[in-house]
Order: sequence, then C-alpha cells, then structure tokens
Amino acid sequence: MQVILSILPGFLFLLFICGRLSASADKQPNILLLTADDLGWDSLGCMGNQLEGLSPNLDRLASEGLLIKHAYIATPICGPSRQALYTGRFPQSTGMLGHGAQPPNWWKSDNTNTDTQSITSLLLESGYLTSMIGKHGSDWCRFSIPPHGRNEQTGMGRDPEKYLQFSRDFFTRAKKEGKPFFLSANTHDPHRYWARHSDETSGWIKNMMGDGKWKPFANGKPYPDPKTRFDPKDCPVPAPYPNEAKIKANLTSYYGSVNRMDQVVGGILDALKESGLANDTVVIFLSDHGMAWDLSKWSLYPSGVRTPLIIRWPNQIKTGRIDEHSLVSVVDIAPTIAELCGLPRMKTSDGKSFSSLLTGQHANWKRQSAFSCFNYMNNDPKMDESVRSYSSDLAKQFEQYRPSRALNEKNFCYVWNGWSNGTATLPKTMLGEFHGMLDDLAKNQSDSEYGDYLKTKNFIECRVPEELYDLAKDPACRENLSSELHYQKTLQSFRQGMKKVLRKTQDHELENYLSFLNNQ
Ligand SMILES: [Ca+2]
Repeated sequence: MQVILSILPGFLFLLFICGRLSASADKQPNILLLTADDLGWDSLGCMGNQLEGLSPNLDRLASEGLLIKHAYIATPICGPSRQALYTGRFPQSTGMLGHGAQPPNWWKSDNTNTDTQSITSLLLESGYLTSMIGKHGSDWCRFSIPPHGRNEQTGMGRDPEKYLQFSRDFFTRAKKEGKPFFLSANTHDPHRYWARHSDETSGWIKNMMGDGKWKPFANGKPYPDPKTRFDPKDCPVPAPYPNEAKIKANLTSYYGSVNRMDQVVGGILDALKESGLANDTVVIFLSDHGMAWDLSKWSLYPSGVRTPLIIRWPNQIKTGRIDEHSLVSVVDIAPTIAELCGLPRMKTSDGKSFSSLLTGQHANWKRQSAFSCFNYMNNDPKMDESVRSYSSDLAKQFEQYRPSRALNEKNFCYVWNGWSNGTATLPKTMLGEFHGMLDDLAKNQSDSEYGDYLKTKNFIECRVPEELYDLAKDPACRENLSSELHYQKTLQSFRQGMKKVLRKTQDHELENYLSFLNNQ
C-alpha cells in the first residue's frame, strides 16, 4: 500500500500531462513561488506603470511567460493573505482572520478548520524538497528545510545578496538530492518603511533587528539602498490618490522599494538559471496585497486586493502571453500548483485549478468575480482575548473588529462594510500615512482635480455600509453608485453573488449580511 501511495503523485501527474500539457514535460516540475509585500497591482512596468527602470526583472519574467492582469488576493493584510495563498481557503474558512494568535477564541466553537491542507505540506509529503525565505505567515505549512525568515537572515527582507545566496544553496541541494523542489521566496519590500523615507530611522531598524547579529552596509542599514533613485516628478500616482507634490515625494520612496524588490527577484532568478533547473521550474509571482496607504492596504478596492500574477514555465507556457480577460482569485493558486505537480485535488480549497489558462483554454475557466474580505488586524491581542465568543454585534463591542466583504469583477467593485453605521470609525491604528496627510492637503485651494480632501478623510474613517463602483469610469472608486437607479440591477446581482459565497464558505458574518439586506 505504501508503495502505491508513494508512486501515486507521479502516476496522476503522467495522466495530467498526457491529457493537457506537452508530452515534453515528463516529470513533476519544481515550484518557485515569489511574493512581494504590499505591492500595488499597478506598480510594475508590465502592468502599465510608466516609471522607467522600475521593474526590469519582473517585466522580463512576464515577457517569458504568462501575465494574468486580473488576479485578486483574499484579504489585504500580510499574514491572513498568505494563509489563503498556501491553503487555497478564504480567512472565514480557516479562522485565520488577522495577525497574532489565530483563530481567535471568538471565531467558531466547532473548529471547522482542522482539515485544512497547505500546498507546502502536501508537496513535502509527496517527496518535494521544500523551504522558505523571507516573510511567510502560514501556520499550516511544514518544510523539509527550516524557514529562513529572521530579519538577520534576510537583511529585513531587503538584501538581494542574502536571497541570492540562500536560493543558490537551496537549488544546489535540490539537484544533489535529485528531488523536485518547492521554494517560497518572499521579499519584505515594498512594505513600509520605504527606502530613504524619513521614517526609515536607525531606531526603527534597531527595533526590527532586535538582538540579532548583523553587519551594517555603508549606509548603516542591514540592507543596501535601491540602485535607483527616482525623480518625484516622474512617479506615477495610483488612482486613489491626488496628483500632489507631497504625494509624489512619498511615492519616490515607495517606488525605490519596489525597485529593490525587483532586484531581489532578479537575484533569485539568476541563481535558478545558474542551477540549470529553470526549464523544469514553474515560477509564480504575486503580491500579498496593495501598497500601505489608506484606500489600498486594509481596503477591498482593486488598489487593495488586485495583484499582478506572473507564471513562467519554459516550453509549457508560451512566452509573452498576456491574459487581460480571465479573473483569478488567490485561492485558485494552491489547487493549480497541486494539479501541475500531479497531487490529488485539494479537498478543502475554496478555489479551483486554473491550469487551463496556462495553455490558453479560456473557455474552460468560469470565474466571474473574486471574493475578498477584511476582518481585523488583531493589533491589540489583549482586546482580542477579552472577547470570548462571536456575536452579531461584535463590531459594536470591539473597536478593532471591522468586518467588510467584497466582490471584484473587471468592471465593478462591490463592498459591504458590516461595521459601518455612520458613527463607528476605524481604529486609529488603521489610519495610515495618506489619512495623516489629508489635513495638510486640504489647504491646497488650487487643486481642482481631486475634490474635497476632508470629505475623503471622513470617508476613510467611517466608510458607508454598501459601495458599488463602475471601474471603467471610476478606477479610483470615488463615486459610490449603490443608490443610483441605473445600477440597481448590477447591485442586486452582486448581492446574490455575495450571499452565495458567504453561504458556501460558512462565513461567520452571513447572518449580519442577510439582516442588512432585509433592512434595505
Ligand atoms: Ca503585506
């Protein structure tokens, strides 16, 4: 029996490749999963960003494989977003709702998450050599080589040389052992604090590095500055933000960090090429969510939940393919990897394998919308521990719990904010740098482009219960159409879709959503 189980993945894989992909793929592929931290969907050259020299390595990677332009993450904060990536399950299915100890005590009494699988552990069990470098955050993943995630091991996730060295050693070991590999390599760039930003202080670095031993670079930091220093006037402004000098000055710093993230990726890809394993390796790149400003990170608009998704598999995926039409959710990635590697279907995943898109068979892919949610940051564990069980008025009792649910389509974004009642606000710890700039920006009387900054400030703090945006006309999500007569049919369709997802995933906020709809 044991023999049959050990050869089963390879047998299933042969069935798979004979059916769908080129016969030249005669063994289980390696997987190199690359993630950026807090990278906006439109912050790469291949996704349309016009800043010259921003992301040469990722642009080249995209040109060598498939770029899926409409991919969406599950929740716009680091830890739970990555949990969803590895498990193929939404936060409400695993209970991985925020940072810190998860699931929280108050989540579900029946612990329905115990059968959760992770793609990492499944590959390990099937004989893959597995490891991880940089930011991770999944309690479900086990590795054959211990995770390499401490700040002194990675230069706070920002030192290209440390990533290159680790990757080189890992690929060498995989070759020596003759095993297929899974490597998850995750930069901390472009997470705040951004390169050369005034907040990037020695005190912050000291605090982040803790007691770890490290040797400073010439700049006094445990990582080098980006090779490129962009001119603020050249920096494109993402849709939600005004085209103001103060905004552009901050974006210079953000784009510098994006550029260093690209350098980290370039080093890992060089190491892969040197190893001679590149032709047998599926490289996947995505971000864990949008940039760390209000209206992006922590938000469910495309600026918060949309990500570039690049997949390269030499000789299997045609080079230079751009998929503008298909819509993919992050929960689809683990089931896709499982299929490509010949593993049995992931039973508990909320997603489906999109392997048909790799060969251009779009007709077989039916996803019309992508679900995303926000629950809480859990940045106050004591407050979290004070709540023993879930109740429908949790958002009223518990300031940091701010449940929102969204469906994104290519042309529309629908959001329900279960906590918003006109007076409740986001906790102060969730109000970011852009929010902090709004009082100052409001003094600019000459700005005719952006409108009322103080209205935006109030909106960020309080939101409204239901939002609908026509993205073709309003990519910045500034004009809420949920009350407009012309859009009622679209609104009803999203409400039906939302009910379906919440029911299917047994979301703990389902009853609150139904109650909201009953009162409309
Ligand atoms: Ca993140």
